[in-house]
Amino acid sequence: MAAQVPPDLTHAEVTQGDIAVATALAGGVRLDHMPSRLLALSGAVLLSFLVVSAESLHAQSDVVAVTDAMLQSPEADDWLMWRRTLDGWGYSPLDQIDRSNVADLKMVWSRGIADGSNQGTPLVYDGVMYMPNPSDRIQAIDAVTGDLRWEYQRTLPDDLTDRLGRALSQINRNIAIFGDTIIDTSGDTHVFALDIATGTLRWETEILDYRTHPAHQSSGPIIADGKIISGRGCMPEAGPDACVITAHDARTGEELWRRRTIPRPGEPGDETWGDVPDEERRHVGAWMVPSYDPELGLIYIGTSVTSPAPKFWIGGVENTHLYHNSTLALDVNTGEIVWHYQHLNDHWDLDHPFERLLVDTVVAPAPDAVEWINPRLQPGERRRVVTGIPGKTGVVYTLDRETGEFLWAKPTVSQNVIASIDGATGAVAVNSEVVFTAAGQEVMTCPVWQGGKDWEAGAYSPETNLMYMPLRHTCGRVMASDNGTWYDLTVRTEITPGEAMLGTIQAISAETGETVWTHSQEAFTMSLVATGGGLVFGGDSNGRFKALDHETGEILWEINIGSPVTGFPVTYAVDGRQYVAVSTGYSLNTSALARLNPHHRPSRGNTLFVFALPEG
Ligand SMILES: [Ca+2]
Ligand SMILES: [Ca+2]
Repeated sequence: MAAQVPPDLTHAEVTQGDIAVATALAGGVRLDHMPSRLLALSGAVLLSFLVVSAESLHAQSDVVAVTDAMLQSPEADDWLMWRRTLDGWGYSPLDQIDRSNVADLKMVWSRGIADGSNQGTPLVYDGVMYMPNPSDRIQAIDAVTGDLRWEYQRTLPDDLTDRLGRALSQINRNIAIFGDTIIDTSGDTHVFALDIATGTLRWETEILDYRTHPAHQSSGPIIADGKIISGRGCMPEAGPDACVITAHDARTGEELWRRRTIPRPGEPGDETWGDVPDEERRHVGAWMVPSYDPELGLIYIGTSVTSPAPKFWIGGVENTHLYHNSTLALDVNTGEIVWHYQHLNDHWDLDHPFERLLVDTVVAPAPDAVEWINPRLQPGERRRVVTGIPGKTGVVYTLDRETGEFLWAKPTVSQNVIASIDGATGAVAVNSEVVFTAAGQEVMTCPVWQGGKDWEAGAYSPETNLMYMPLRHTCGRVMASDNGTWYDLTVRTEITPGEAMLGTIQAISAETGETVWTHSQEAFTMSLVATGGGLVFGGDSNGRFKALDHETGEILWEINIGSPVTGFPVTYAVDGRQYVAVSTGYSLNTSALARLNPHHRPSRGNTLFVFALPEG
């Protein structure tokens, strides 16, 4: 675990109190959030203004309420959710910054953000950036100037980190927007909504009691058909009832459904746990952010490994322990599992919760580039697929997203945990040579728990039909050691033998599966965004933030921003000017992998940076 800095709650309480006072004084008067529009306000309104703080002046709003239609087809200028769109692409059509001018990019503002493990994604709507900081601090920032509008800090229980550990309870990857509220899930496993104009708490709903059912809420929700859809990691001691995906009414916070990731006794899949009692079925989390197809009404979300990971300890290696390391397609209205696909029977903590890319494409996997292909595929067939790299193995899987039918799969970085996949059925056969059967056994696996791929997200561009994936070359000695840790594993990570460098980005065709270009580097690569300007932006563990040509992978611009680029990059526009934003910090991965490149000495500061082309 990384060394951690305690959350700064003192500052937070003061800030929250100030906002509450300012809001009470404002008396519910609706004022515009854009300074340029303040000129239109009446004298009476301006008078009431004078008694509130300068900060709350900017906190009033007549923001247009965000609807499902807007979330399903967002304005190019905005970035309204984790990957901008519900299909998980991490793509913006903005094209002012392009391959011909990106070398002129300059920093236009920066701002420090709260202490803690930062993996935040800015949300941008109508010229205002809403930034999730660690430990459930959310800031509204003028997206042009970087000036603070309001700040909310959730008061977290004193004993929270005793239950959940510090690192994972701090992470605040993403927030959502609906109506006139900003919506997030909290370290103490509530879902809550803030007034978009003031940052005051509008409502909150407990999902799980962190004292009896501790769960990690490192990721936030998406909004699908007016519902807040969120997953979570579940502590082993919390049992199966903490391992849930939930839906809440985005207007009221009322819970609509919850779906366990582990079948209940008597449900389909119960038998896949053998004779393991229900209360000992543990830790199958869904700790990343789902995708959503509004036409099919299906949520796509991935799951992670069991605790312990070696299956001989929990009912035997012949059992599949559903629904760990699976893609689940859930009915948005009921949470019913419409189909599932298990990517790996996992003995090594190779989770599969990452971004699902929803793409409509010709499916024509090239036999010389793709290991495993469904023999029923017809040449030139067009399908609605869910694709991408869902898990730490780095394997690309393409499934029909209506039915879950396996279409094709291929490894990217070296992997030795999958022996083969049956193209006709999609059934995955693990490599028996690396499956543990007794305590004390040690095997060499590729990758190890840092991936391959991890939570750092890849992007997809509809212009190239390529997916861009941040990957790393890791292997390691893994021992089944009954050591009382979550997984009962001991792991020693190294750079994959035969590879000169840890980091890589690979551009892979969603149509053919061919790897069109590969970028290699020492530092490991982090989250990516693709743009209409023909660019892929992304950073690395050594503080470099770069723009690559989306067709060739050539580096067209690079800057050292000092610390690992742990935040998710986004791009947005205000008044015709395009901006690129990204944040730095540290994560479990930056700590765990630092010794593989010991000559890299980045700092560890949590800072938000925004770039644009020079004006005029
Ligand atoms: Ca959160
Ligand atoms: Ca895990």
